[in-house]
Amino acid sequence: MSKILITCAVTGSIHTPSMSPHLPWRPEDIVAQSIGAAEAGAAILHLHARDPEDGRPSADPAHFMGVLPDIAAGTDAVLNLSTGGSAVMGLDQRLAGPMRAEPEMCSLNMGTMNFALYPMAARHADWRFDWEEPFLTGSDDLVFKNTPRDIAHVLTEMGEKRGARFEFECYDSGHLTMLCHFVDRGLVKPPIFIQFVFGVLGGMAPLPENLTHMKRLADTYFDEDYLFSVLAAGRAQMPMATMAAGMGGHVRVGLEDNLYIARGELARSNAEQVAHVREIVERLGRTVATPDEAREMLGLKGRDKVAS
Ligand code: KMH
Ligand code: ZN
Repeated sequence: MSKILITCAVTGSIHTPSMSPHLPWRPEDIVAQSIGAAEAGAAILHLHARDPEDGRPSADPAHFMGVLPDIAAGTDAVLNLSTGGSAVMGLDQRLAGPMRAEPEMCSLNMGTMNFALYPMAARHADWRFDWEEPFLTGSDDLVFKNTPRDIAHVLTEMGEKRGARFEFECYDSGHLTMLCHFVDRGLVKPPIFIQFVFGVLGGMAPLPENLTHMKRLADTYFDEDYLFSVLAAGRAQMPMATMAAGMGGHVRVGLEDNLYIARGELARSNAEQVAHVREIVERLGRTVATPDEAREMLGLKGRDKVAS
């Protein structure tokens, strides 16, 4: 089996400040936790921006640039910027930060879908900021829009023009079909790094049979031309990552996807989750890839070619 890529998704746009005192949303906390996660073994950092005033999801170039240079000064991990942003944002808004930063890597969501966060609102009562509760409850009537035109636009603007390679976020088997379509159109080239996403309300459930099915389909469609990683939102995070590691895949952890380290116990940092998954995968006999090995495995342009 190849070396294993650990991605850490540090802050995201799903969880809100009131849910955990350890969720980094201030610039200095995003920077410190990103560097800590890399030191613990993450070769790739999946990053969203937050508004420094109140922690709301942002893709504002100024907010991204408020953290990226400091992260890059503290670690050589691959910086992978979200183009998903948040479902409440339009595509141009979602792309503003990544277009400015010209990162080595960015995410690309492979289909339009529901992305329902509202069940989380019922589990909290004391909101620190006014935006948090409506942000969550409004997701019962929100479409996360990623049409073929949107996907082609991101592939062209970020990939063809700015040299980024992608973390293809696939929440369903139809998203693999869409990825195939873009391979056929010549807009996606190997090595193809696919993130199988489980546990989002609107996508696949975190079940072993869903993972084996997705891998079987990807083997059929992409043969030797792809690598897969697994993220599971919520409490299935570590079990599904463990399964992926045992199958030769790669793993993603981080507070974007899950706030806990054990049942009922909040993770104190992103690094804590990275260290935990690192111990699991090493006990399974896998060797963790360094950032430069990740660059080689994914065919990245190099950290000297980013604009941040
Ligand atoms: N939050 C994850 C479930 C993105 O940033 O493009 C998916 C994600 C999307 O990371
Ligand atoms: Zn994300």
